[in-house]
Amino acid sequence: MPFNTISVIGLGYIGLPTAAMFASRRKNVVGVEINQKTVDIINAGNIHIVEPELDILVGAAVSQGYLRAVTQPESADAFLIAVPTPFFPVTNEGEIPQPDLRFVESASKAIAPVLKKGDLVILESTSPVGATEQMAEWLADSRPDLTFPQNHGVESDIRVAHCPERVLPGHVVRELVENDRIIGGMTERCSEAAIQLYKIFVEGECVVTNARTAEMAKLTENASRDVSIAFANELSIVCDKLEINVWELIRLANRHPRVNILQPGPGVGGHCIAVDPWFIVSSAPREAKLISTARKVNNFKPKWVVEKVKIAIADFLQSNPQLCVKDVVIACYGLSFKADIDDLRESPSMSIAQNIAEFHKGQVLAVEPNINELPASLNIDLVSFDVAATRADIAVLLVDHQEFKVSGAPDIKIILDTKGIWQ
Ligand code: SAJ
Repeated sequence: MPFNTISVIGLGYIGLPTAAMFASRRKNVVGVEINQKTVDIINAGNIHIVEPELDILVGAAVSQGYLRAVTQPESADAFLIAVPTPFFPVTNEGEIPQPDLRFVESASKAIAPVLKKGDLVILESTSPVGATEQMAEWLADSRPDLTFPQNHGVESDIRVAHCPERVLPGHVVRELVENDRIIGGMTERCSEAAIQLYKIFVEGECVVTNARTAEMAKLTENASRDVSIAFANELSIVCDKLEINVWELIRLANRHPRVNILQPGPGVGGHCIAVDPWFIVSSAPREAKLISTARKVNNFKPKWVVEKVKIAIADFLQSNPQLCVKDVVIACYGLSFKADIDDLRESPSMSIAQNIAEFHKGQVLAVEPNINELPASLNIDLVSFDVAATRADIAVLLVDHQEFKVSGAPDIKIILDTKGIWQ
């Protein structure tokens, strides 16, 4: 089956690099995006996100005419859906977050009218188990004139698969090509078509399974990392109580040939690891005890850091009785959800800084080399490393950016280092 035109629905952190990758292999790519501003930026050959090498790829693809962004789906031979799959806001403490598939639903309903016999539809968004079958149902409901794998098996007009993305922000362009791909077709023929599509640019192995296992595999990868980080975060709290340096402890324990403990931090952020484990918990709430507990441990860590800041303020005032709380300046180093990126989504560092700005009566500064501007409503002043070093009484290191590793610790008496780089 030749894939002459490929459509990618959702031009975000995953959709845009994927679209650009197909275009770089001289495929005609139509990117569909509901945000007109994003469409305009891409059609001008620019990008709206920070990701190394992506600007060059998109610029070249647009100028050579292989990539075009639109707001309404057009006919294509393959459709890749890469829209967000968040969870619904939680209203009560202790409630299990439930997946919100409304973007997948609207994307499915938007492409349904332009589908034709022989097309392939792939769900790339990280999804709860059963989402691909649900997507196929939405497509079938909208197009009773076509047949789908859930009712017509290998002979269906439309092929449907789940092929989750597994790329690491900051390394997307390389990992899209090199990583192995899980191919979860609803039938064997669906998988064959999906392999043919990804082989256009994927150099990693395409490993075939069914759609439900593919969904669970992606969730499992991120839940496994979440559980491992929760162990490290719990250790950091235990060690603080026992007055042990957790970084040294982990270095020592990791010398064991079969131990590999991850690094503690201010909490777990981003739109993946902090979200995806809930998709497992919401499908099996009684069974997924460890996964659920890990989420709670990681969610608790930012609150714990804020409590440590409160203690640091009290300590500072005790040693400087001539000052009052309004005089104490706190500098937060790093706001993004992890090192060397500009992404503030679900960032524990950002929520810690915000929280400090809310309760603290004195000035709160932030040093974030990857951001130029902060919303005025935040009540946090974005300053340079040097300005923060001269003004602040308490430094809170929240992200292990390369710049902070190179600069070393600022000359500030009280330093709370949540990443262990200024020890
Ligand atoms: N973190 C720690 N300690 C560590 C490692 C990470 O506290 O030792 C924190 C980070 O600071 C960050 C969060 O965890 O706040 C998540 O960062 P990450 O680098 O572990 O992962 P993401 O969210 O950038 O990307 C993950 C990746 N999944 C896995 O490594 C299993 C990536 O491959 C996925 O494609 C991505 O989620 C996704 O889209 O699902």
